[in-house]
Amino acid sequence: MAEETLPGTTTDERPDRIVLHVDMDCFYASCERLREPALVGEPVVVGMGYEPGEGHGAVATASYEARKFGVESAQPISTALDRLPRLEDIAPDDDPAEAGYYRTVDIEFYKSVAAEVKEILHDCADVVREVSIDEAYLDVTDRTAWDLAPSDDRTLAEGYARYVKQRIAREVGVPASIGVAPNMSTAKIASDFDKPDGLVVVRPGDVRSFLEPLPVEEVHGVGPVTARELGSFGIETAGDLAAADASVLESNFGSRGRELHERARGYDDREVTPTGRPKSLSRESAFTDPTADPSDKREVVRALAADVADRAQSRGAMYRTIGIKVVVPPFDISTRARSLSGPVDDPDLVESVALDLLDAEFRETRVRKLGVRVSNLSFSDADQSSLDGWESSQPTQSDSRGGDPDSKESDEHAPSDGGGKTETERETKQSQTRRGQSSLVEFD
Ligand code: TTP
Ligand code: MG
Repeated sequence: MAEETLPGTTTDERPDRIVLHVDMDCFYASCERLREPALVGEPVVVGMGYEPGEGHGAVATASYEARKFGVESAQPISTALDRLPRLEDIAPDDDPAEAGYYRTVDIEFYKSVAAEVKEILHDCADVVREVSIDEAYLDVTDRTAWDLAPSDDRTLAEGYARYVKQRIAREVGVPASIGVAPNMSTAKIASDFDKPDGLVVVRPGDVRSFLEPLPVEEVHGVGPVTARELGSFGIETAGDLAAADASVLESNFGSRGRELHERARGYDDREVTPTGRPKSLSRESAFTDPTADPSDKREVVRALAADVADRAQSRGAMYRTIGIKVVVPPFDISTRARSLSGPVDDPDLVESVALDLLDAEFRETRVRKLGVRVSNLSFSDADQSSLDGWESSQPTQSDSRGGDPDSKESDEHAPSDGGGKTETERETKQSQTRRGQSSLVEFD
């Protein structure tokens, strides 16, 4: 059947972009659930500066179950405890369903989970802008289309976003909400529209009507102060802002006024720009059944080393550090690395160092996953154009239910800007340790 084009889809030289905004749901709480599945479905509060059994600190996040009790980000833990008592503190005849689980922020662990999510995002898009630990924009214009799927009233873009969401759920085990739209600001609003586990698609012709009823604070760039000021002009919704006289807005708010007016009308021509050069290149591979067989392990490491060295070469990257990652069932991750005296581009050396590191400590170890990484990168300028982008994975077997080991590649990027979020715990630098193993050699 012929594919139909949606009304509103432009056919001029600058076709509508397809932008995904991915924001993980109650991210720190979801990470805690990953390593403590008993917390799934329960009210969970993650506190910074919080110590078990104590009452100080502030709420970093609360699961959606805990939010129903009035617990929210940035609240003092003491207030949260008033609204949702700690399970350990309630009397024997109190209802345990009215109590919650409190955990302390473990940022290294959350970063390691975020790194896994971001590997998937980079695999799913040519351009990814990471804006915080749990949030990124993807430009997927070249991977899908606004056309309707055959025999469906949904767009191909929607199907693609669902695929991204399912990969995150299946491969990492944490829920995400995704907004899909022809520009960044609408995609961001859309990802927040139906949380948790949301997938909201705003087609090119629907942007304005989608935005219209939303409170004006939802327009990108309108904070509480501007919202109050706009309120004094009777502007309460994005629709009011869109309908306002641009010159009046400009005379009261300067050039920002015009920009906000444009945003409210659904115009936002910012490009999704990538977050920077990779800091490292890595590839890892999981065994369907954990193995202790030394020759199997060596063979996988050899293949991973060749792949990573090849990618470094094609990007004009030299490396000073070569490392491996070993995952022992269920989830203990060890990383080992060796630094060289200067940067090299030497595939044989990647292989021999990686094998050395494997044999030195993990020869007999039963492993679930192996990885090879080169880091401390320096770049020749010859390959500038491809440096900022990520190479997509080859279509290797990535479903761990399949027969072959699944295989993932990643380029670790420099930390990104902080996005629109608060200053706390906002880095995206990826950790090489997880699930309790924090004293191991860092790759970088
Ligand atoms: P958010 O994406 O703002 O929040 P969230 O993921 O917890 O919940 P939502 O489902 O609404 O997206 O922030 C991501 C993480 O950043 C969050 O899990 C904890 C941390 N954070 C803080 O440490 N302090 C804060 O004030 C906020 C808002 C978040
Ligand atoms: Mg989030």
